[in-house]
Amino acid sequence: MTRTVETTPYDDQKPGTSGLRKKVRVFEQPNYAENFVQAVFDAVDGKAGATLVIGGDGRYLNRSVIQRAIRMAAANGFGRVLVGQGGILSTPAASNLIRTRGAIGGLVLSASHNPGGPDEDFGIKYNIANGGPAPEKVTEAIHARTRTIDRYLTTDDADVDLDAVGETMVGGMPVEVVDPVAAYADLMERLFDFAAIRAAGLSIRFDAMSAVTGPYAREILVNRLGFAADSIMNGEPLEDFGGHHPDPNLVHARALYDAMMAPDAPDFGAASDGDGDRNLIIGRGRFVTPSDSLAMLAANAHLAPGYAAGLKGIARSMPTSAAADRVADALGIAAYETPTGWKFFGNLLDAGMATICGEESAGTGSDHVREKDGLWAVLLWLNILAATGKSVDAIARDHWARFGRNYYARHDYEGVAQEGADALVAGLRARLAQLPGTTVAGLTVETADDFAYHDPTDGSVSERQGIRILFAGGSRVVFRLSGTGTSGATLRVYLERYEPAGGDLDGDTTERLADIVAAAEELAGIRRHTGRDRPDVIT
Ligand code: G16
Repeated sequence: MTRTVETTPYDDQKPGTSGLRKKVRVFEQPNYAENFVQAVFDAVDGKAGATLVIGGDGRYLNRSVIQRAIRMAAANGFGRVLVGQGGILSTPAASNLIRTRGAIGGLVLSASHNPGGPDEDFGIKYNIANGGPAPEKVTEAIHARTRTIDRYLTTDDADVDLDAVGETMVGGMPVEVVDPVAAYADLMERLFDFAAIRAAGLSIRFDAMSAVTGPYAREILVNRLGFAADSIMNGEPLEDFGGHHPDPNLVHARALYDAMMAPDAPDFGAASDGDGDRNLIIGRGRFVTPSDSLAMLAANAHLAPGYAAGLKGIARSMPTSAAADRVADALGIAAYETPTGWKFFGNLLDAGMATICGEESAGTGSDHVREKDGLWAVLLWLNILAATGKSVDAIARDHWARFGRNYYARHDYEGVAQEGADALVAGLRARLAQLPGTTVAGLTVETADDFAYHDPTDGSVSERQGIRILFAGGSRVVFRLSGTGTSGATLRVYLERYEPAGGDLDGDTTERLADIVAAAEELAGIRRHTGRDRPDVIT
């Protein structure tokens, strides 16, 4: 029977770059998760009788919030809930399930690459019927509702057995526990040439970081592609990710990096994050930046059956390097520049304007779902290696020889005081108009602005999406505050130098970016505003 529970609003439930992310302790406050889930349900039109997908990355609180959300979905009149076995659904698999089962949307429970466990992070994100993250007008409606919420609806039903595939009833609503892997693995098998990958005889190492991709990697890489079982590291999803950050970058996936730089390294190494939407690509002796990976995948995608007809367009987030733009140019297709956040790609993909999208934050994906997709990127790389017979290093070198190279790094200053971070951004904003034509650390500023995005499909405008300063010759620095952190502010400084084809394409990234780092300090006063003399993470 439906029960109405009185509640009072929390004032900190504004979704960030990707849903509501907070410390587990915050989520454990009375009715905190219920308030947010109810605010989502109140913002969803047409939910009566509709199908809702629920799943998460397996982190601490995942099962508990799933059980509560199922009862609330029944009380709110949904017609059916699909939930991944064990509460598991990678973000791209959830997107696929929403799309293929005609769901109205889904709750994706994850704080992505943030650590998990009782003292770490949890998150709830709502995805809409196209399978993608809710756009800003929906997240704004959800946020508005969290500020006035005074009740939520639930039932008194017992917990569902999440470990048994099959159907049960909750409050008169069927709940279907589904295999989280099979449909996604089938989709991958349609997009890529599994026979060619199998025949290529490659050796690989995949680090699932004790997060959600373990079961997906086992089914796809081992069972279907025949790679050795010990090719997968950290393949069991754990509630606390074994105490690690499930963040596939050079800091948190260091063991993989070291293994790939060793003389006996396998041909190909990769890692994914907490919820399976990010990827890290490292060939034997060659790390590929996410921005370069996007460009190289786009340039070679036609080698995979799913993309043999060519690409319609390439989209990248603004802080992602311009390497992909050069590929779009060469292919004669459109290049789009969006704000940070996968939600901004959804409209371009739905409109058939872009086929491949990517971000510097280790996310790449295509129109096969409406999320970035870690294993998809791994499989497209493997397909390209199999089709060309080249190494990752050779693919990278050939790419740079043709298009030039965008040396790139991101410096993160994590958990800095909000006031200092705000003052840094405000100081830059105040000077933007004066910067063009000036020289900073030997570099001439060509343009400087605070990025605003005009969505070409619906005319919506998103302002203040990051400060970008472009120097003569195609180099630049971008400043932005992260929208996914859970304590203090995180300043991201994105650094890029363009080296044309025929130039020094085999340089050291740190050296090649040194003057841009100096310019960033001179422009923004990072030390003064953050109290830090070096970044916490360089990727
Ligand atoms: C999320 C978004 C991405 C974004 C990233 C970083 O990724 O989906 O689009 O690039 O956050 O955002 P920020 O720079 O604001 O921290 P994920 O993998 O955390 O869901």
